Amino acid sequence: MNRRAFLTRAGSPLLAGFARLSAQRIDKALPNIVLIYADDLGYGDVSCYGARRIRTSNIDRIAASGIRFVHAHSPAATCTPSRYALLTGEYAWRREGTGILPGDAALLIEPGRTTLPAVLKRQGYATGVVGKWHLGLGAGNLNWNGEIKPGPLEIGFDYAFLMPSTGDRVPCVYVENHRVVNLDPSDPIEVSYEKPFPGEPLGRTHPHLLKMHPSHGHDMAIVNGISRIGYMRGGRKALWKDEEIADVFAAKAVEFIEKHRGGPFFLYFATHDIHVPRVPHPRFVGKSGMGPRGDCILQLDWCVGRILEALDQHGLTRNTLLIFTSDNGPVVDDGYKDEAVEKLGDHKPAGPWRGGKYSIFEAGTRVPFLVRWPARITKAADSPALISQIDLLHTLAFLTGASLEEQAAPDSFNLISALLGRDPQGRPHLVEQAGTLSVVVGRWKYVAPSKGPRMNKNTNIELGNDPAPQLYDLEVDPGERNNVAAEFPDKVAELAALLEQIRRSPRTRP
Ligand code: NG6
Ligand code: CA
Repeated sequence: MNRRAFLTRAGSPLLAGFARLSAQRIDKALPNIVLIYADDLGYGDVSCYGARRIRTSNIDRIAASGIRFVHAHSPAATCTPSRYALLTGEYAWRREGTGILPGDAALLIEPGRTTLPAVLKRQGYATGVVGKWHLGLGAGNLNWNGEIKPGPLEIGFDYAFLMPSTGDRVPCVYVENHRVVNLDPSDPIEVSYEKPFPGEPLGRTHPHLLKMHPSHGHDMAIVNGISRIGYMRGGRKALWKDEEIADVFAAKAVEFIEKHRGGPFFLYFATHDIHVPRVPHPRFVGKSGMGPRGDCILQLDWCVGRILEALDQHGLTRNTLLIFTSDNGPVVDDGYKDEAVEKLGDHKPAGPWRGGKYSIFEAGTRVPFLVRWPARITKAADSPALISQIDLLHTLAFLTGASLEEQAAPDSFNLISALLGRDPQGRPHLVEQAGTLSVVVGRWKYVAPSKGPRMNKNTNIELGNDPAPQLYDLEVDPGERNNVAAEFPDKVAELAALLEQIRRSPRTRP
């Protein structure tokens, strides 16, 4: 079905009218698109997905007039592969070097490639990214004091305001477009992931300088009293203040919306919350009763509120397609002693799912996923459709009338009907990625055998690795407690063959 036919057949009288408009008028009516991408936020971390001890009223507002997906996935159980797949529509496991990147890695996505922002830009969108990047910058051996490229501007974004990697990785500075913000040329930045700079204090040698201590790893450069991964020196005026990161990102995101309110615009707002180090602004400290992890959830909810408010204020809510989701599942102790474990109580970050961040069990990738677009979604509903963030590229290309070249976005399905809550099926199959791969078809989930460790001792997360094949019936056993591989050898063989075929063929999309 082409887009015009979809618009006509989609049923609502509004849509029929929409389709009768001239092509030019249709383009004018293209929705703004805001993608809010939380970091390490679990399925059970927000109240509209069942959290009781914490109230996320702004996130809940999205659910209250939108579609709440219960079988939506991030492409992988960690950040870099998820973001790579989100922006390219290609499963990250097809590519070497798409694991968690160090902060001095080169840009992973080749300029000129079809990406989500590039497609939307071609359709006339102003495209912006604000927040955590973690897809590498530059072409290798980057000089942080010069022009920082290639980066987001070379792969389809018109504007970028970034944390280059993660909050726990150096360099701890913001990058706006091609430059480090507030860089004093007389105090240049040096970054190394190999060896410390002589004379610089480190977390492991100067623990008395720390206001937050590592529980594992994170014992290198000290910035703002927090030791990080990697070494850096210089750039003192440019260093971010951890307490302000959420405010700074929210302000930049709102600025982008205001500047482009004439539309259409695409904003990829990649919050750093609730990744470590969790250092909420003082106004959120102690507010959740769950320590910094809970306080950062409240801070994230506040950021979402700022976006909703900006859309309301400028009359943009009705024709803005807003998507809220997370880059991977939850982790409680991810490397700092921040009381997350001690104050967790009966809160269940993963909701009903087993595992967490890094895990091939469902909690690794089954994340909150909310879609609101008042002009087209008129009734709040839950959707059981199987959908992945990897599908956004094809789906949004279709929605905006863009055609995709044969080679582009090889694993991205056009799920427009599912996205708008009209198709309860979604994908025919989905490959989930952690240390190993799994494939989900209908009620069945097959996990490929793996020699990896069963547990990640540091994070206390069950990784789901097993040298034997695993088969779960997600319908009767959503918590993946009973491996029924021995009972259904034919199903195991069928799904193992499907996974092998998907692995070998360069693409899965129709
Ligand atoms: C791990 C870090 C963890 C986090 C993760 C990336 C250690 C011991 N652990 O290697 O703290 O930074 O990488 O998280 O260093 S992600 O959400 O960006 O994928
Ligand atoms: Ca993450």
